[in-house]
Amino acid sequence: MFRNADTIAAIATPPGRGGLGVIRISGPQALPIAHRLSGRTTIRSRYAHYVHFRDVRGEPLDTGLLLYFPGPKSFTGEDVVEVQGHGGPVILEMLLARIYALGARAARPGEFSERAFLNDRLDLAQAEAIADLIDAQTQAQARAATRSLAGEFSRVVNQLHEQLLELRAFIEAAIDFPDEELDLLESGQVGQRLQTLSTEVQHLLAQSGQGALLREGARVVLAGLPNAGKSSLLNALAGMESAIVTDVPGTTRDVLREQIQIDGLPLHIVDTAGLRDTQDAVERIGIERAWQAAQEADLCLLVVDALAGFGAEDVAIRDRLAASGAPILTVFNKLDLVTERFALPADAIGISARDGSGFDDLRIRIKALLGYGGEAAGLFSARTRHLDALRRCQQALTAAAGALAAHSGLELLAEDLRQAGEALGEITGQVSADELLGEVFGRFCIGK
Ligand SMILES: Nc1nc2c(ncn2[C@@H]2O[C@H](COP(=O)(O)OP(=O)(O)OP(=O)(O)O)[C@@H](O)[C@H]2O)c(=O)[nH]1
Ligand SMILES: [Mg+2]
Repeated sequence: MFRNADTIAAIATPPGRGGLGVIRISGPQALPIAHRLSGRTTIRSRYAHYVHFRDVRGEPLDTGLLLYFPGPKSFTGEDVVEVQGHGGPVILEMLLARIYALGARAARPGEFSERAFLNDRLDLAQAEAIADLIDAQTQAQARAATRSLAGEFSRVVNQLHEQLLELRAFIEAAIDFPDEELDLLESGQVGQRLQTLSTEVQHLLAQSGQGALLREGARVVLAGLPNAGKSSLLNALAGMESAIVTDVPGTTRDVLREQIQIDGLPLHIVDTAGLRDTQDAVERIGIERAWQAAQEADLCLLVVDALAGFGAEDVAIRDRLAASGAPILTVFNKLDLVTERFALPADAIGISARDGSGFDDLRIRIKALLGYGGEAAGLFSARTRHLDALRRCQQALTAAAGALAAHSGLELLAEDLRQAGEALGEITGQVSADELLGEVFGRFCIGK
């Protein structure tokens, strides 16, 4: 248990005016501060006291509720007091100044959650889920963060961690009793358990990839020849006239972004200048930026005018887009203008940005190409940091399987398993370097 900490305080409600404003105090001085702030001599635990909050001369500052949550069964694991006053910025600052004068100091961003983590009230993945829940922009993100906060992600990680530890203990025991070493290896048991673990880590990695995609969203870049209908497509997807649309080729010069969501998945749609050779200096800059945007895309939609067909210039654009490494979906637009039967190439899709046909298919294809299974997948929120740790765990397991196959000895195998376990431990914070904690909690806002 992490003791002798100083007492911290911060406004926990968002800045601005509201019916209520809450100040949270945590640490050994929380209760004495509450006594002096309210003038009450008895403060019951988990009971809403209606009190006057008083300044240094005993004059009332505000009236409101005082709640006391004794540690260790509080959010931070320490004594916590919640001061619920009126939600005006001036009155809250006055209350906070009084609380500082009584012995608390200002909390750093994320410090409440950090204390909760250090006191084992939350693991690291759960603490991150609090930030994700507060920052959620779609309902799907909020639900995924709630699942992580409830510990669903951590539970799977911990189960894998335990299985790994068991296998390692088994192998280390065999190192100490060399007579049994051969039996153990020949039984094929170790190989089988490694295989199972590896499959489970792979599965978790796929699930976490979905969670990270849901949290971070994806960049979808619209590229193609001038007049293909990129800006019309952006407007249709965004449901508003965001980009200028004209029949003049070369209308769009800047890179334009709109945020939409498909089935809870946040997408940043990027409209770009039509790609062509041009002498116009401004348009050339726009085209350079278009290529730049394509470089950073998670998915490129190559928009083609169906009436004009897929020509040599489209081939050249497609090849250059392919170099960015992102998947490419060819979208034939203006199908409403095509009168004779249109033979859509395999893998391509046909739409009309004008009448909206083909958009359901388009959305399905976008989700599929980004590897998003939809909300039904029971996602939890995950971060790049988690994916990175899972990948390192997977690599260590592969190395372990290699060591086993090459008969390189149990010591090497045990070491690989140790590394695999360490990678998993980083996710929940069982193994955590100080800089990792700084990195995670420093991104929180004050009062969390
Ligand atoms: N009939 C029909 N016309 C369309 C459709 N989509 C776009 N257009 C027309 O095609 C012309 C060009 O559309 P834009 O959306 O400006 O094309 P763009 O690809 O953004 O063009 P640049 O910005 O010049 O690269 C406009 O006159 C649009 O009204 C469609 O699905 N059907
Ligand atoms: Mg345009």
